[in-house]
Amino acid sequence: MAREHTRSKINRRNFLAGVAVAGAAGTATTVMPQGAAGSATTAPPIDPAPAPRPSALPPTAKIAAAEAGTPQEIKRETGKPGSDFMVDVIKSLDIKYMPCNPASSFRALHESLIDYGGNKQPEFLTCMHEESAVGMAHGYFKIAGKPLLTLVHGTVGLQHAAMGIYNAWCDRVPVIVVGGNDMDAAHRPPGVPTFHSAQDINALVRDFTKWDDTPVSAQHFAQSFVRMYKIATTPPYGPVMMSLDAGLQQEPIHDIGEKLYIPRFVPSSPPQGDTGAVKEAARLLSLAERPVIVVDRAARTPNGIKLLVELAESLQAPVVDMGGRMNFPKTHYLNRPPNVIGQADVIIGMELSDFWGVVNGYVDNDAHGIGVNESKIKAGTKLISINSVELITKSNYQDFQRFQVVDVSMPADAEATLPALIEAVKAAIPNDKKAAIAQRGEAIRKAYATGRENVKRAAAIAWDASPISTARLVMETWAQIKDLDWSLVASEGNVSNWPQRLWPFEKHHHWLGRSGGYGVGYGAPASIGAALANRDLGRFSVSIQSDGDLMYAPGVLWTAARHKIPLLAVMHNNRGYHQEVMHIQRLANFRDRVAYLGNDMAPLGTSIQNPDIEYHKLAESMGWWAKGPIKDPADLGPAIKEAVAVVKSGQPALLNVWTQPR
Ligand SMILES: Cc1ncc(C[n+]2csc(CCOP(=O)(O)OP(=O)(O)O)c2C)c(N)n1
Ligand SMILES: [Mg+2]
Repeated sequence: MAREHTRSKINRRNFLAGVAVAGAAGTATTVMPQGAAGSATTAPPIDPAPAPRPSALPPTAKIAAAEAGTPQEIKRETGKPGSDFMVDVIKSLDIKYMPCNPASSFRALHESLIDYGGNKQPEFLTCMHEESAVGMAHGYFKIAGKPLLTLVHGTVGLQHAAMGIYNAWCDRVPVIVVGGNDMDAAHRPPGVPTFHSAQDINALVRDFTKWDDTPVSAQHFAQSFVRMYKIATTPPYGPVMMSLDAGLQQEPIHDIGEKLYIPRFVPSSPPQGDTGAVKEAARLLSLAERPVIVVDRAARTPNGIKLLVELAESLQAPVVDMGGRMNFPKTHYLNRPPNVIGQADVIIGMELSDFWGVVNGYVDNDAHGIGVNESKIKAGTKLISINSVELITKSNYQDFQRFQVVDVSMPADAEATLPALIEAVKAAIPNDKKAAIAQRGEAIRKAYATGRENVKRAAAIAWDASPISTARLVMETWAQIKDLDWSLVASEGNVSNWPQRLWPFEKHHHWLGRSGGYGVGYGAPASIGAALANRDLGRFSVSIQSDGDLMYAPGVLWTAARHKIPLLAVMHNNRGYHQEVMHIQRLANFRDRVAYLGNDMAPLGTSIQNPDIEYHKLAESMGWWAKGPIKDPADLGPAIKEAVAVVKSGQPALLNVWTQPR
């Protein structure tokens, strides 16, 4: 320090002192006597400034030690660190990736994972936001059928992760979340790490996780980690949470005369519907004149689709797919729109997130402002429900929706119950009903064909419009990917359901459903997580990416480029939060007012323009191939073709397309 002083007059302390003196002098020249009017030039002259001298107080002993002293040697740990054993436990569960934003509260586990664990099973994927990490795990599971682990900084990181966890909860997807938390108040570092610690971080997400725990020993960790994995992956799936003490990770394992062990993971079987209830459901369905099958998250796996086809064909019953998952082939003539519900005499709902909403209508702008409810079904229609979510209902968050009375209620997993139900239905169909059932099928086949023609006609409307119509956006994309093994990993914003209406969804990976909790910001990370799983399976991933959704946490684009995750993101850039545009306009109309636009094209607070965001540049800056803004529909097809070639070479690509609002 002393030598440096003589060498240069502008070391850090001198520099700061100089600034302080100059600042003080500057203030002095403008100080005027009370009541004096006029400018600084009329102020009484002041003494010439003395030669600048350091004005800062001498450093405290603590600061001096920090600046000049040699850091104290940290005592070397001997023995196996607790976090190395934790890595052994984690590895026993074959978790492939760990999307994660780093933090000191889990630095010991982080260090063990990359150094002791060799950054394999799991591989660290650097994320720029905890919500992105959870979103990636969410999307990944829907393709791979296996959960990922994410580590979060106990308080603040978990606060960021919370919305993603809520989406996973509502979408019945397992995510393993471990939050670092420095719990020993007597030994943890004061200051920031203490701000980032809490008695019970899990409380933050307890209402929307299936289970949580706070282990207090290495063996406790092993039991709890395997238990949380098991709970998360037993249908109904869901996220789970562990608060993991920083001290427990960091300490060497203490020999207490007990040998540590890793419990073996044995998956649990899904809960199946009660035999009596299955028989009663089969009796009602087989005797019905117009049975209707409604599905939401019924097909957990590709086999679920096959089972649903078998049930529907046995009954020649129309299937209404609410789209929580890819349940039923869109190309099958029994796939029908929701309006068939009104004709039903028996409805079976499988894993519906909102049975009430399926059989009732709600309009929000009646004269009293409280909405109008109306039944969509005929009086006396029998309702059957198979829904595993009833087994994990919690109280606080309202994801259980309005209460719907049903005639046969099975709190059970639909896919696991389908084989027994199909068998019971086949056995229950009376011989003299078989001809009528076949006839029913023929009528539905005709209605299906007419419906397809109507949809195609509707899609052609405003085909050449600029900004580009959502139907054209979706169908130009389709034209370029149709010969590939494609997977639509997310469709964000609202493109009027054109993919559902026009793309031939047949395989389980063709459609993954949406966020679950409708927390916007899911689309970008979930599509990258799903694309990661598809990359490992050699599939082509495409997403329809809305503007609002992308901007919640666009840093996830960098994660995709950094970890070489190929994805074609075609933007539905309607330059606004259009959902909210409609809400404000509708309410203003209702109140007989005109919504104030400011200088934008949509009600103040709902548009994303002035300035327009150059998403192609944003993506490019983070390592993506990108193009835009594409406004002329004639340019769209060639641009998508180019982007497809880039994605096939292993790079993510984004097209910024200016679209119609819906
Ligand atoms: C986290 C979160 N914040 C706000 C909302 C309210 N919200 C619902 S839809 C929407 C607009 C989303 O915009 P974009 O993704 O561009 O889709 P668009 O409606 O324009 O098609 C908003 C803000 C929400 N659902 N979730
Ligand atoms: Mg938008």
